[in-house]
Parts: sequence; C-alpha cells; structure tokens
Amino acid sequence: MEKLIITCALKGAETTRDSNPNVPYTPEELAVAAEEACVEGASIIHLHVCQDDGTPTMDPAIYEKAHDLIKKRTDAIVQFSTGGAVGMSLEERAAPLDLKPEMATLTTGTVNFGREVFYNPAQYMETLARKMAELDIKPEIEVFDAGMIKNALFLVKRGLLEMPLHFDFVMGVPGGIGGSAAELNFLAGMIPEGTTWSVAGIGRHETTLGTMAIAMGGHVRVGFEDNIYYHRGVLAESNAQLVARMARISREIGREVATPEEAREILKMK
Ligand code: KMH
Ligand code: ZN
Repeated sequence: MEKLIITCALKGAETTRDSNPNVPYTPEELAVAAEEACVEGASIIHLHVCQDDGTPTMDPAIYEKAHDLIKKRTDAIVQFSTGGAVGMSLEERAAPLDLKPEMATLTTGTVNFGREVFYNPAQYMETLARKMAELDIKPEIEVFDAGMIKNALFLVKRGLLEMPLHFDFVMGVPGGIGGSAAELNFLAGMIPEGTTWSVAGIGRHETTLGTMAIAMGGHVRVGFEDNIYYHRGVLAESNAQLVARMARISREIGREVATPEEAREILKMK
C-alpha cells in the first residue's frame, strides 16, 4: 500500500485555550508545534492563525510570519486554510493566498456548522479555485457532506480545478456528514479513480476514522482543530501526540509513513 500522509491541523479557527491550554497561538508556537508534529510523522501542516488572544484572523502578515517560521523548522507542505472562521468574507479568506503556500483548502459547498453556517456559494468556490490555479497552489478539497464531491467534479468539468484532486473528508461536524464506517465507505466510493483522499474525523471520530482510512488506503488528518482529546475526558498534550498515535497504528499494520517529499509525489505535486 502507498505510504500514509499525515496532515496535522495545529489549531482551528474555533479551537481556543479555553478548551485545551496546549493549543498553539502565536506564529512561534505554531512553528514549534509543526516541527514536533513533523518529527512524529506529519508531512502536511494545515494552518489557521490567530491574534495573540486566540481570536481567528486571516491577516496576511500573521500568515506570513507563521509560514516563514514553519518553513525554517520543517520541510512540510504548508497548507493554508481558506475556510477561515464562520462569517469571514471571501476577500478575507482569499488574501493569504498571495503568499503562495504550496497548498490550500477549498470547501466545495455550504454546510450548517453547529448553529452557524459555513458559507461557500458558487462565487466563493470559483474565486478561490481561480486564484489557486493562477498562483500554482495545490487545492485540497474539503468535503463536509457528500454533495461537495459532486460540486468539485463539476469545477473540474468547467476547467476551474485540475485532476488529480485530493479530497479531505471532514466527518462529524454537527450539520455535516456523520462519522460512521458506512459514511466513510460511501464517500471513498464516490471519488474517481486516480484521486486521493484523507479523513479528518471530528472529536471522538478522529481515531476511529483515521484507523479505518489507514486500512482502506486513504490518508489521515489529526490535530487540535479536529480533536482536543487523547482519550475520552483526557486532553491531548500536543498535536505531536495525536500524530504519533496515527503513525504508530499505521506502522503496526505494515503501512509506512510518508515524508514531505514522498507526500508531494503521492499528491502529484512534483
Ligand atoms: N473553520 C471552519 C468554518 C478550512 O480550514 O478550510 C472551516 C475550516 C475549513 O476550518
Ligand atoms: Zn481548517
């Protein structure tokens, strides 16, 4: 089986130290957390930034600082979020792309997000996809529900996205698809031959879905954005601890973990 790509989502727009005091905030803290995660086997760093008090921001100056520091400490693929936080404008969400990260997320549809709405109408998808193509940024298609796969394939048909796509199934967000084995199997069966996928299981689904993905030949995302616990009721100490568990499970069943260079090859980025 192809080596396993582990993405580490160091912090989410919605994750704060109120829920886990180990969440990294500043560019320096994010870079240290990225390095620790890479030592344990992460090859992609999914990046959200915030102000010093944890307030989410898409400020390009903060993204630039975090990006530079992560690149100094690791050779990971740095993947910017274009989802940002619920309620951010398209302009805000697109702005950090000018820094030309290697990779960025693209959510191909609108979804309820707890009691809020994560808004991704056609104009948002098209603008972000065009900008990523212009700047040669590899998109990762974020799928919160099944219809988003169809939307992404429609963008390919219209020439706005290029094959082979890489999907990330974000499963277990209240409002989106659930976190069962049947649902993962359904999504993995919907994507065309030659494309790649990973799974980001939210909360308690992180380890179960990640383990299933390892066995199925998919890839895995873990980290504080998706889950702040190591075990039920026990907070994780670091992002690296969550990465290490996935790497260990994968090696135990005979699947090696990809380096960043190997991840670039698997994702056809070079
Ligand atoms: N914060 C969520 C509303 C992404 O990074 O592209 C959206 C999100 C997706 O986190
Ligand atoms: Zn994110």
